[in-house]
Amino acid sequence: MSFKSTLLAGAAALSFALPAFADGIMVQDPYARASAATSQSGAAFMEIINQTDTDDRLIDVRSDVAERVELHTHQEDANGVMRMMHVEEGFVLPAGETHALARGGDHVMFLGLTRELAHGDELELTLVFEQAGEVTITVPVDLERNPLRQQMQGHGQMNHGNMGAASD
Ligand SMILES: [Cu+2]
Repeated sequence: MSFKSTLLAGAAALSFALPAFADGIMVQDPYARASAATSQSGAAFMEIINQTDTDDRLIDVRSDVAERVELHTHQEDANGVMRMMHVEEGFVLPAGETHALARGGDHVMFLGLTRELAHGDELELTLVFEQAGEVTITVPVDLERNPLRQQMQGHGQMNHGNMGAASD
């Protein structure tokens, strides 16, 4: 971990996020946000690339930034209303594929924030994979990210996240 920390210390907080590796799993472009400074909840988004030959699964997430950290997704209910729900079985990560955690879709949910998520802050997030084990990443808080940009880029490119676009 000290290797990663040293590299992160040399990078401007939001200019780019270094990919994190765990036995062939790569996490790219993570960021976290809350909808307002007073929010009791927040979320984190990223791209998870399974570079191994084996299917894997993200089964748990941990952070001290919230009382509960859960894997969530959005699903349309019977009335056509999008609702968030806890995905207890986690997210399948097929071999060789990229799984995006993105606004309006799968995400890491922070329930009961233990501190305010201020723009430019960083938080530690531990991802628990069924095969690859645990990896702890540093996630910048980015309150200015335009949700559409992540969907439009689509190819796992590094996102510089500093264009000052309006949030949703
Ligand atoms: Cu959620």
